[in-house]
Amino acid sequence: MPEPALVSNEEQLDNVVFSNLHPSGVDKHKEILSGLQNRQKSIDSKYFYDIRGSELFEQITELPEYYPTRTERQILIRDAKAMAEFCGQNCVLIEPGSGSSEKVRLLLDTLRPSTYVPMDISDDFLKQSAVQLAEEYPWLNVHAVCTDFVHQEKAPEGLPAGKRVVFYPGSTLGNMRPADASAFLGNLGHWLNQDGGVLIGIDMHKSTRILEAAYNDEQGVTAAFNLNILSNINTLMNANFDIRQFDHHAFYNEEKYRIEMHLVSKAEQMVKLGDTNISFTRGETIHTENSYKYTPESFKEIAQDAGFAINSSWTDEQKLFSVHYLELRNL
Ligand code: AVJ
Repeated sequence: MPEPALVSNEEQLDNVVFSNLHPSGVDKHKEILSGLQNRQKSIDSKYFYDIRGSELFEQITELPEYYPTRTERQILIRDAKAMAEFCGQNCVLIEPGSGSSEKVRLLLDTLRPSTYVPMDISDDFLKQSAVQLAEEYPWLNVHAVCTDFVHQEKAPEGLPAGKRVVFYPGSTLGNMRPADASAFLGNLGHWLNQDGGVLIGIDMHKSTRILEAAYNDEQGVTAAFNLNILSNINTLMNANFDIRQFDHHAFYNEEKYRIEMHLVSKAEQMVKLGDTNISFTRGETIHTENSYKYTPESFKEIAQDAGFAINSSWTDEQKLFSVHYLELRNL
């Protein structure tokens, strides 16, 4: 049930509501252990984002080598008017994984949606960001929904009428393998009405030199971000990873069109996660992230597999990053 979001004890805004679908979540312990017990050890990239990790990611977005965030912002600012024409006035703009709702601010004044629906898994942060936004945009209805959007089959209940547009910036889709990305997009299709759309940011395939620089910055922020996942695992799992015993390694896998991030064990070592021992040989890696890069053709393919047509695409002059407006096909 939507409830008014409290700003403080005294104050209450009338343009923000908060629904909590109480995401139960997968069993984190199981998921982390099984990843580390595979032949190729892995940790899901969602575990980067504890408080320190989120701060480090913020710093990454400002690095000279890390072009995606800055380039996407430029595209959103430059082409907001054209995007607004596709979305139409008074749409219901839904953002899965909205975080601090930073990027949507670049669009709101031009798009003029009736309602903005930020969705995130972290309820306190979501509530705080929603209230902040509702204060800044008094004309906008903000309907925040706390949920695990990856496993959300239908749009949340209780949204107002109107064309639904899903906003999914940041090339977040790139973290999924193409088949999963397509399945996820297909699921988003079930959230939309007949005439709805998806406005999505996708990072593009380009020279290995530019890509590898973006994930191996001079200042070592990306290395710190990668290594920090082990600190988070230490906390979550009562584990004893020694961060000094691992190295950051990121490279472009040209066959698979993806940046792979790994943590390389500097020595033969044993790590305890609760009661479970995990052993590492020297040079063995933990795979922590894939970041897929798309060509116009390969993105078209996964959009089509998901039941969408690409109605329009926007890119920067150097074709580093792209934003696309998708609509359901065959209706
Ligand atoms: C947030 C998933 C888009 O893949 O570029 C940045 C995360 N990892 N540097 C990306 C990330 C290393 C980022 N995404």
